[in-house]
Amino acid sequence: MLESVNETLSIVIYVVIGLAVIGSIAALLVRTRRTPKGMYPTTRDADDQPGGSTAVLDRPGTAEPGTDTAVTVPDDLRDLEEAPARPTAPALETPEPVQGRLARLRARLSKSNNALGKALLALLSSDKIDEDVWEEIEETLLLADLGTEPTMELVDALRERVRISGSRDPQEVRGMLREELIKLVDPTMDRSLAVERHADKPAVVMVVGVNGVGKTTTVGKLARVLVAEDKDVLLGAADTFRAAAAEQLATWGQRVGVPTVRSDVDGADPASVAFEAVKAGIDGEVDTVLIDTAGRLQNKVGLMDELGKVKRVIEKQAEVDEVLLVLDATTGQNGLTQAKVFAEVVNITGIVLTKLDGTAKGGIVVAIQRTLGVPVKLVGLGEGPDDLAPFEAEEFVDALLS
Ligand SMILES: Nc1nc2c(ncn2[C@@H]2O[C@H](COP(=O)(O)OP(=O)(O)OP(=O)(O)O)[C@@H](O)[C@H]2O)c(=O)[nH]1
Ligand SMILES: [Mg+2]
Repeated sequence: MLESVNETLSIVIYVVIGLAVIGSIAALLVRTRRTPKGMYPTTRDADDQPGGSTAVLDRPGTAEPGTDTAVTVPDDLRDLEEAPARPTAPALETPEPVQGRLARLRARLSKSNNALGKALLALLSSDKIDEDVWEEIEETLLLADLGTEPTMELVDALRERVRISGSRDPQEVRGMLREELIKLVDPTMDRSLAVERHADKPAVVMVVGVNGVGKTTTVGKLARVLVAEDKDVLLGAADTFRAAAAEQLATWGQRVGVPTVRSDVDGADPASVAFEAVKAGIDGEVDTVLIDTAGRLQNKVGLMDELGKVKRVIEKQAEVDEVLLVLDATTGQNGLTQAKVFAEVVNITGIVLTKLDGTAKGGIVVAIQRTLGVPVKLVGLGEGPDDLAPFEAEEFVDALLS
């Protein structure tokens, strides 16, 4: 009896030990053979990339920027996003909703543009609107950078309307001025952003402009806008001229949980980084890829050549849906000269007018649209992360006149 119990026990023990050994071997085999999908994507041969540089992927919520394993194309971006965050990861921010942003930021605009609105209305509501008054109106509009031609058009149209109506009622004249300004800003222009994913590829947006206008900030703010709209976004740091540029962009991305493809080599080929970013965007099935570019090079010709190349290299894989030219509103007419140069190399599809919070020269909107035939699509109204608003003609004019 005792013997048979012992025998049974021995069998049970052998079976348990046997199972444990088999289990350990199986676990070892699985661990050594498994490719950790997404966590450690393989480095592709640098030679098959345009320019041959290595790009790295900055994944939000995992490590400090710049400490990532060198990679080119992530296996699966969705897997990456779901990777558990390390305790050191910064808390993800929730961007403000986009609807009604211009209205919310209107005070900023009117604060800086108040002088214009006030001056115009004071003039128009004076007892007698004589030649001097019309001249002053002209001057005020020119000072707001509206441009000579649009100013003449507006003053002529307004004079005619005031003459026909014989009105001296400030409210009525204000209404007419508002209508004429809206006409100039042109509410019929298509200001929508082409950021919707195509059937099999992400939308690609390139952001260009001279140094310091606010390109990187705009890419960061725009990423937030898209995240707020529930889009999967990927950033490409194609400004390899300035060492800190990729870091600045990756920081924007980390704040809202958006990955950044960047180079781990200083002065790498920007076209190569852009190529890898778009490739990662295609493989990861993201909705939108935003490419930040350099604004400074040894010379203008170099910068323009580079931009042209970046665009052509991207187009080997996907269509570039938007080329947004960023212009600093405080530089006034200078922006126009820049815009013409850029328009010669890349087909600009929209303008982002930044720093409108710091200038009374809002009239530049009209001048730029006229010169380029391209709509202002977004405006920057501050340094805050959510201080970027879709441009709306009527809102804008109301802000000017409020
Ligand atoms: N007030 C204000 N400041 C802005 C706005 N947009 C950008 N800035 C500031 O402008 C400065 C330059 O912005 P960046 O985004 O670095 O400009 P950039 O064009 O990328 O510059 P480079 O990379 O050197 O070519 C930063 O201090 C921004 O905070 C805006 O709408 N309003
Ligand atoms: Mg920049």
